[in-house]
Amino acid sequence: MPQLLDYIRDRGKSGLMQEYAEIRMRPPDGTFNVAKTRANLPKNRYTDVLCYDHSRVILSEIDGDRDSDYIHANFVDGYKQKNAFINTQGPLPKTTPDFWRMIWEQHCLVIVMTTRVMERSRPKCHQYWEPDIDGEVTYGIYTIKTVAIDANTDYTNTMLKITNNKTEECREVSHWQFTSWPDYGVPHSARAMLDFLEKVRNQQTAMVAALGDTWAGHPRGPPIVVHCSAGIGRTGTFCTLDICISRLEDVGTVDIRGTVERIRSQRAYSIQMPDQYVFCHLALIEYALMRGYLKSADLSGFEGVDEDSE
Ligand code: PTR
Ligand code: PTR
Repeated sequence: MPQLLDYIRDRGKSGLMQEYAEIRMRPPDGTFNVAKTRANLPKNRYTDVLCYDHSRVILSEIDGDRDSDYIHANFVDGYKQKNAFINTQGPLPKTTPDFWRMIWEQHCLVIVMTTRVMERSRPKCHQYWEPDIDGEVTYGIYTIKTVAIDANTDYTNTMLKITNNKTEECREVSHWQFTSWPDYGVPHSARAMLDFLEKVRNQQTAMVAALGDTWAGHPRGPPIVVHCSAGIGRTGTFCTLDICISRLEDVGTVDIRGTVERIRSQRAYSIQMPDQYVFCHLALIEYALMRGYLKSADLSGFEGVDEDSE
């Protein structure tokens, strides 16, 4: 970890921003053909944020309609874990039945939402579940009922029960909404984000354990679904932190640049702002201090990166 401090010291904020600019200049790692068909274009929330073909989540076809297999979502690997995440855009009203179909078909247990439904008076994500206790709503063949709500300063955790009305099977899905992260920005507190991330991880572990040997071959369970509005900026930042923390806990080092590059090869444009890239570095320093990988003495002379020239 002291290497990370040296790395940041050497570069300063402007150096990290330059590094991020280099990452952004790399040509795309794949094609976007399925996202661009006439039938699928209206399913993309932003016309300038497309979804790779090679890593996209493929839905079951409905009545032989090939276009019905498309959703703006990609599998993203975690630390030593293939397809640890599904990174996706905030559902649109018309893609919400597809969103729930994806959750069902991929057996997902945990959804992370790092946006609010409205920000600065603009819709950022459809309200795809009922925010009140006992509320329920039906999309396609799925009914989603809100069974418990735990609201906190920076996040709300909601337990949802999803029923497949065709088979009458029910499952629980735990929904984690981080509420204090503005789009194009960074959270006001790294600590709040890190606490949130840990709670999400613990929840996934507990739910996988509760399913007994269903996931025996996949000890960390099904993908965690992560979305914001476009599903790239805040979503990419969340996954970068999760992957870097897992590596830090395993081998005591981090590789932020490599992690961002790998995520971007599966989910195009991930991490959207230079500040989000810088935030990852600072949040990992904070995490390292919390967990004793770094001591406060290691930080003597380290003044953060804020006052560095741009
Ligand atoms: N067997 C369980 C079910 O069908 O509900 C969950 C499950 C699903 C387990 C898929 C593993 C799965 O992945 P794979 O087919 O890659 O082992
Ligand atoms: N064209 C959109 C815009 O810049 O407004 C695309 C976009 C929107 C990109 C939101 C990123 C966004 O942030 P996030 O991925 O964190 O929701």
